[in-house]
Order: sequence, then C-alpha cells, then structure tokens
Amino acid sequence: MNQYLDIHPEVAEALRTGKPVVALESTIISHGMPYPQNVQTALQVEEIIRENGAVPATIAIIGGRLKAGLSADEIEYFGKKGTAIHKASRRDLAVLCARGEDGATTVATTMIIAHMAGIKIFATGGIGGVHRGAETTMDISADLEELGRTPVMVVCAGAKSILDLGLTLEYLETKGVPVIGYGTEELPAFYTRQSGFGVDYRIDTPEELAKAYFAQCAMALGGMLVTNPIPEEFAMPKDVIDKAIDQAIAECNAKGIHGKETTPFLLARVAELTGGNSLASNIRLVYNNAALAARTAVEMAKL
Ligand code: PSU
Ligand code: MN
Repeated sequence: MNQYLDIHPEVAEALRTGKPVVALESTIISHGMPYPQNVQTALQVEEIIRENGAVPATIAIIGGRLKAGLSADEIEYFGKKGTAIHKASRRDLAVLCARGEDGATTVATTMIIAHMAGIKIFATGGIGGVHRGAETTMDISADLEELGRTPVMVVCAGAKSILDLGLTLEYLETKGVPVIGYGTEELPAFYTRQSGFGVDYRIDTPEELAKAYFAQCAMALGGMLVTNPIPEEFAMPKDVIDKAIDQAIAECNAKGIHGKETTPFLLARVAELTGGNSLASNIRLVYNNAALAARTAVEMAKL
C-alpha cells in the first residue's frame, strides 16, 4: 500500500472481502456547496450509498495523509472550513503530503486516491472540463487528463455549461475516454437533462455499466465517464440557468479571476443568482448519482 495512504477500517474490510465500495470527492463539500448544506449532503450521500448496498469512502487529504474514508467529524471539518482548505488537484498532492497539510480532492485527485486504494467507482455532481474561452486562456481541467489515464469509473450528471461542452467532449475523445449516457443518448448538462450534444454510448443498466468497466480495465484503457441525467422533477428551466451562467461568466472575466479559482467562483455565483433553486437541484442530482454508482459497484463486485 502507498506510504501516504490511510484506508478507513470499514473501507479496508470491504475491499479485502470484495464488497462494493464507492468513492466520493471532498472539493464538492469545501468548494462546491455552502455550509451547512454541504455537510448534510455529504452525510446523506454516504447514507444513500449504504442503502444501495455499498460502502462509502469519502476521499480527502488530512495532515498530509491521503484518506480513503472519512468520519462524520472529518466531513464536518471540511464543510466548515470551506474554501479555506486547499483545493488539491494532481499537481498539489506531493507538496501537500510532504508538508503535512490538508487538501480537498477534486475529481482528478479523488480518482488517483481511489485507484491507489483499489476502489473502482466514484460518484460526484459535475466534472471539470474545457472552459469557455479556453482557446485563449488554455483553462482545461486536470480532471480530463485524469479520466484519460486512471482506471476509475466516474458517475456524474454531465457538465455545467460554465464549460464549453462541445470542446470538453472533443478533449475526452482525444484522451480516449468513453462518455456513456445512462438511459440517454444525449449528454446531460448538470441542471438540465439535455445539452444538444450526443454521448458515445447509451447504457441502460448497472450490470451493463459494470461489464463495460470490466472490459475497459482488462485492456488497461484508463477511466470511463458515466453521465446520469438529473431526475426530471428536479431539473431547472434552461432559460433561468443559462442566464445565471452567462452573468457569472461575465463577472468572472471582468474581475480577472483565473486558474483554480474560476470553477469555485462560477459555482458559488450561479447558486447566488438562482437563489436556492440551483443548490436544491445540485443536491438531488448528487443523490441520484450516488445511488447509480452504488448499484453499479454491486454489479462490479459480482464480476
Ligand atoms: N463542477 C461542479 N461542481 C464541483 C466541481 C466542478 O459542478 O464541485 C469541482 C470538482 O471537484 C471538480 C473541480 O473536480 O471542481 C474542477 O475544478 P477545475 O475546473 O479547477 O479543475
Ligand atoms: Mn482550470
């Protein structure tokens, strides 16, 4: 086992005995949602994973240790500290561990740590991607590179249109990442079920997801992305969300915000501009993804 990694005893026991485990990220807690909804959501997501037959492993860096599985107190700590915690992507792991610091793991680092621990599947809300205007800023999330190289299945609700969804799909194609629509042929756009862009494959059951992942691993082809549309009853009106996103991006550019601050700024601003509505949708889609990931982990454990 990696010398920087600590696996929670319950997670370690599940992995040793071949029981299903689902990883969860911590940047969504510290930087993706406000306190206290972030903590309530993180705890409820763990509960949903248990109800669907798997063991949850929320991933984070605490005192320079890579943690696969957090206690409720540790989740509370990340939720309360919020953006004061270092947002940790691939480039940050080594220095944070060497210095003994804390870090909130993004999709990229959650995949890395999940893979080190032997966890195959990870549920979240949205992934990072190619930002609008990336042809001049070169702002492309390290999440996409990680999907290309690390053999973990990531279950999300597509990507927010704070990103350029067309360019994000092009980049994933270049990196060889299969983009799967769960029960849909169209890429979901996080708050809405449709984006106007197609996925590579439609898959309708957790069993078939598990089989596809098994084949992906057998050929050492890297990660897989499952995009699971938000349930109809929690989706947002497209015009409302588009307007908020356009305004948030304009403000982000006017303020000269860039680098790792961009995504947290846009997420927080969109939530403010839509009142509580987008946060409520965000929470519901994460629950939906957690349930699908747990059901898929159960099928993976049978193969
Ligand atoms: N998109 C969301 N919610 C999130 C994130 C993205 O809808 O919480 C977080 C995830 O942790 C993701 C990270 O991995 O932002 C991407 O940040 P960046 O664009 O700086 O790579
Ligand atoms: Mn970026």
